[in-house]
Amino acid sequence: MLDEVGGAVDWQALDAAHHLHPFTDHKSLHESGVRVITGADGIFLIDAQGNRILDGMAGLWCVNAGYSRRELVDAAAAQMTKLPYYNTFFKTTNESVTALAQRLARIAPAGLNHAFFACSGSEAVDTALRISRVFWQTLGKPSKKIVIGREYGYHGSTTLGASAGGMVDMHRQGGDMPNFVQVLPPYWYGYGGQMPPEEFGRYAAQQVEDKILELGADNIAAFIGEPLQGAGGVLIPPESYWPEINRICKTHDILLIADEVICGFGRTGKMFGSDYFGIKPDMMTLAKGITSGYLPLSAVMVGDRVADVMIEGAGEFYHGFTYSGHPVSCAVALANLDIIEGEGLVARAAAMGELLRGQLQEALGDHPMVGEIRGVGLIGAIELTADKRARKFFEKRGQVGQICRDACIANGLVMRAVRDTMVFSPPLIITADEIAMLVARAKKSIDQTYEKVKAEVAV
Ligand code: PXG
Repeated sequence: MLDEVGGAVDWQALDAAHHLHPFTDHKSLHESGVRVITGADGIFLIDAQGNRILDGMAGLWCVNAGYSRRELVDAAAAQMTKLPYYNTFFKTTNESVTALAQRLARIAPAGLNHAFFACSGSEAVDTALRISRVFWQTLGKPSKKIVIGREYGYHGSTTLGASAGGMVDMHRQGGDMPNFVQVLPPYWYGYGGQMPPEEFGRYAAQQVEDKILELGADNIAAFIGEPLQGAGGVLIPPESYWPEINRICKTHDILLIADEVICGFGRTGKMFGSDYFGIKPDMMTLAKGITSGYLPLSAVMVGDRVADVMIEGAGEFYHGFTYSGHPVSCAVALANLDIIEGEGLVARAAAMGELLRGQLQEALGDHPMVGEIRGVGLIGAIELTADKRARKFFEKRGQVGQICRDACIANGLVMRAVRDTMVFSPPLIITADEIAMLVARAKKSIDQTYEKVKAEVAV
């Protein structure tokens, strides 16, 4: 592209002059210069220098069907041509949103038969939290307000989402609404100590029950949790954890909200993380993979118990967005589900995930800086450690992760660093050859990081 006087546009300079980015230290961004992505194809990103980078993160955990899917483009174009927009307020609907609500009810765990639509995961979380308050108010229990989450939980960046999550930096910057508390996450590698994983899973669940007993069940609206904690570092709970959480929520009459924004739509090798872990949610938040990221869309799936109260007893719910049930996003979601179901991407995620973990284990299992390789379906993590046997963290958390992240990019691989945990969630269409490529690039990057750490970083 040329600028007004015919010179090539300097996108980096323009961006630095005018664009404030999410989750970014701008001073440091301006020093390093922004990366300009100009295209994408399959599981590869293409940058302004023409590099093809294997997107091991599927964008931000969302491009489940992969890039360059003509079907999604065509679905959007057809819907835009027919009805580009109309709202779903004032006793109105459109065909795409109603079809999508029905389809989500069909694939969701039993009993989740109603969908409320929004545009982002954060809005879905806000919606679920507000529904939980209205639910208890309608039942004559207005004191049930507190929401229990977990440390390192991520539930979005709106004020309620940040408050529900367990990211302390976000709490410090205004995400600190009253009536939110966090408990220990089921992060065995980090917090399990000498306990075997299954014992630690029960211990972590017990923290939820202890918190309920401490605060009083009469004051608690809901527990919210990601089936596995994505942005917090792909923290995969031991098998013993969720059955206990189901029991605890039921015993104390607390709503259970499964935040499926990352786990949904095949990521875990099941359609939903709740299917994988046997979670019995009252509500489920969905976003990201619902459209494979092609357009913004989110939904809250509402279980029958809550929906009945909302429909029969709550009167008007004063909540909703201009773009709730946007016809174009919903049409793309339907076409995306056609791909996910038609191409068997859920089963594929399970099979390819196993292949990926096997190859990572073989390539990196004995590596002195690798403490654990874990994963479920096509989401996983590699813990970089200062001491493999003791599962010791690096003294200055996050530094080694950044080195490794930069090495990955230089080697043509996007892999995120969460503290010193390398996380990945590639598109579900990844092939066996591409898995081998991902593993080779990850190994090369971790080897290079290790050399650099030995030379430069105090551990
Ligand atoms: N819940 C979960 C579980 C998420 O992962 C949200 C809610 C919020 O979704 P929106 O669409 O409002 O962003 C998310 C989003 C990261 C990263 O760095 C993760 C997310 C978003 C941005 C960055 O890992 N997850």
